[in-house]
Amino acid sequence: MKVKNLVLLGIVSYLTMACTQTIIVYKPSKQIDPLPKVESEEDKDAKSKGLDPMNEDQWALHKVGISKDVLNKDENLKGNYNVKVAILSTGIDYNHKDLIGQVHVNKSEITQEGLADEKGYNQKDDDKNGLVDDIVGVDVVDNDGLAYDRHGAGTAVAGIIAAKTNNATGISGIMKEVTLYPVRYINDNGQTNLANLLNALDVVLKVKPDVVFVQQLQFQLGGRDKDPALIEAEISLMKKKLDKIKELKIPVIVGAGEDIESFGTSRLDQVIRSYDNVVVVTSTNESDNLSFLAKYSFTAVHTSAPGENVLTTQPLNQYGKVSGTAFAAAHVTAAVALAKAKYAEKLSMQDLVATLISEKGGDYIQSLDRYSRGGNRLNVVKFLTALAK
Ligand SMILES: [Ca+2]
Ligand SMILES: [Ca+2]
Ligand SMILES: [Ca+2]
Repeated sequence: MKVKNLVLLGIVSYLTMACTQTIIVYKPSKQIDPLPKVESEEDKDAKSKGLDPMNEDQWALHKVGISKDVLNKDENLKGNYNVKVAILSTGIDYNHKDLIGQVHVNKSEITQEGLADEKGYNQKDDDKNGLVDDIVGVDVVDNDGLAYDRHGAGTAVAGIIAAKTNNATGISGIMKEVTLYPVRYINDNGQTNLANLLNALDVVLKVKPDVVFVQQLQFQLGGRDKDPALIEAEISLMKKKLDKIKELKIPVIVGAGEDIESFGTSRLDQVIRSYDNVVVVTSTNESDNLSFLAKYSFTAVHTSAPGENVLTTQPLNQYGKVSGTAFAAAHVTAAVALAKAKYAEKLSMQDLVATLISEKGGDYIQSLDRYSRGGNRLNVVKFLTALAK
């Protein structure tokens, strides 16, 4: 998998960061990424097999308005496989039994001919989408077309949004039908750099998804000396990509991050908040209190959502609890993707943001009033209903 823009590596490759999310970390492996399994007829039929056994422990799903009854009855939660959500993270375990069929598999790149050489790639862009050998998303860390996850963050996000519902297996997702497109820009140790992010944003510009989720937009800029000129050069590279995504009117959902300071104070936060297509989410717990170290702002954070001890999918058919504002952002990503499925082009970015922060578009929680623009905690059902008006 060849990705352009590697020229930037010279400037920024030493800028690494660690994911601050508490998650189950899998040891890096030298294994070759697995090819995607085909969803069997039995898997496809399983969608009405019965309630998922772990549903009762999914406090976060229930908290955002999706009780067991709502899950089964509300047509707004169906979604649509035509809606494509790019997940910029650590990859996704696309062979997880609760995710198979929900992650984009590029059949044009996986024909017998497409798997001709010894590495499994023919080094051709068989479907002419501008990406060579992109079989399951794009991996800009290892430069291949299998964005497989051995870390856990991306698989956790995928499960929150779209774990298969009512297949009598594991957990339930917020939406039943959606196509997840993984872009792996964070390695197995949770580290990345600005060059990886820029390459991942280039993939977004080629794929043109309906919604983009970004695991982490917080980077140490300017090198070890925090050189102001270098910081501005890096900011300008990032803005070039974000400007193009904004032109395409694609909503980008991101967590506010974890730090002792509030959101909006760092140079990067200021860049993020200057984009009206970027939705910033902070994290709450089961008692609707702000999570420890979750960044907040009543002017620059849009809303809050559950992001603490959230039960979700983990690689290798596992399940686990994850914490971090990124996982709160995953809930909002699903809500926005459902809105895209239902209202399509009629949905403007202004409507989307205004509804998310409005009184009718979420659950207003007094104790969260200072922490986001509307003081809301996400309620997916209310959000979709309010958008209809
Ligand atoms: Ca291709
Ligand atoms: Ca890979
Ligand atoms: Ca399930």
